[in-house]
Amino acid sequence: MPAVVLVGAQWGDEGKGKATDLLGSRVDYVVKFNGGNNAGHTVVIGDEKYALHLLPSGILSPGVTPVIGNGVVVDIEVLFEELDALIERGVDVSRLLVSQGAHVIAGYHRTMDKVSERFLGKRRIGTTGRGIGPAYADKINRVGLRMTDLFDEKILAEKIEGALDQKNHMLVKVFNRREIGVQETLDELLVHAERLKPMVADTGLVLNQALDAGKTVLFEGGQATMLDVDHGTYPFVTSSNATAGGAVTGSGMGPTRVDSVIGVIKAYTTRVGEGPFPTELFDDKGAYLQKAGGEFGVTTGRARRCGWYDSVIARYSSRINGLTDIVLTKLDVLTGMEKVPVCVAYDVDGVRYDEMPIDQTAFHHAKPIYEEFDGWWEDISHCRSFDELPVNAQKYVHALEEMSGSRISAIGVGPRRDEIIPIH
Ligand code: 2SA
Ligand code: GDP
Ligand code: MG
Repeated sequence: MPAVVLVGAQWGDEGKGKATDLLGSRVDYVVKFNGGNNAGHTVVIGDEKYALHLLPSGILSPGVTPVIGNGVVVDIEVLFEELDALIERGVDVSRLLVSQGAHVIAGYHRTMDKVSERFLGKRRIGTTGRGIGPAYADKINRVGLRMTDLFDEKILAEKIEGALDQKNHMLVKVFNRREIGVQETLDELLVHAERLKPMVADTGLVLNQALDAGKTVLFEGGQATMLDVDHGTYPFVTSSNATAGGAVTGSGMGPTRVDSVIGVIKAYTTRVGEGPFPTELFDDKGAYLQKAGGEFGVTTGRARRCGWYDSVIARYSSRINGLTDIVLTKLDVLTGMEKVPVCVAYDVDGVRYDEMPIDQTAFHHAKPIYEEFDGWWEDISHCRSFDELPVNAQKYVHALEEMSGSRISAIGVGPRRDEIIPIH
């Protein structure tokens, strides 16, 4: 399995960190290709719990080379904070590589993120406030800062000046904030340049050479399909390509090299931030899922909205990502439910939709059409083979597989590294 792409198939927090970590022991490189420190991946190893934001989860596997690809936006201060916290816990981080083409998140990006969310008021996106959107906007506007710019102070100063030009106008005239100076930004960024320099590499070349040499490379998606800037619930999305295509553009690998695409899907659905969510629950069942599933943001601590499994979204994700496999997580959280409903299609103003409606308004109006499955009561966290699962849990998994457009290759039955049932 030389090049494997792993993506979130819903609105994030499906358990990608754990799935990556599991594969991590069998791979040579783990690449983050999109997003930045808006991500939050939790990995539980023994009694130790790790929360990673900017770093690829593979950093926890000895022998794996973690790579931050060109498609990522990097807050350098956060990068070193995370690295230092891991070093303190005895994790070897010395192999980390950062693409020369990755973009920099500066203080002014964080400021712009916060002020524009406030400005949007009830139309806000509910961002993580980490400066992600403004950093990608600068990239597309061609006024972004790339890693290599940090090693030439003169060029960096010119680029910062260019980037601040319009922003300062907005900050002062629209948002009633103070102007941000070139020198203060230079000081903020240059302080890390020396430490960063040895990590920066032509990671596209490194990865292609690794694949040529028969190494296994895992491309770990941040956020998820429904938060993808092209294929998600726009405008309530993040600002990068979180779908499988992003692994190609965000790393410098050609599409013909991809062998398999794994989609991580929760046995129910969650979402943080604003935006449509057809199966969202507002009753005690939603509160139960939130509590039993520990559904609180790893980055911001925000409570995640919870709802039932949505097979329309699963089919859409299978299609958009070309999924070859699904890792179904958190099946254990459904234990103890008398009935488990699954959304099989939507009703939009009296019309049945088996696939995602193409327009935003229709999706906002989509009412789930449910099929109900019988629940189970037995503790499944100790199950390590499919046959050990209660019959109703087996039926539930089979039904999801049939509806979701790809085969289910593994099932998560608890947060720990070993709490998983491999199927294929
Ligand atoms: P942004 O900050 O510009 O990327 O926000 C835009 C939207 O993307 C959503 N988003 C996320 N959704 C789920 N999980 C994310 N990471 C953290 C986690 C979230 C947290 O893993 O728990 O701690 O709050 C993540 N990152 C971005 C965000 O909610 C907006 O809807
Ligand atoms: P990510 O953003 O997709 O990496 O997911 P997060 O780490 O933000 O959220 C997933 C949460 O679910 C974490 O707290 C994981 O430890 C936990 N988790 C992952 N798989 C399972 C599982 O199969 N069962 C249970 N109960 N928890 C899981
Ligand atoms: Mg997360």
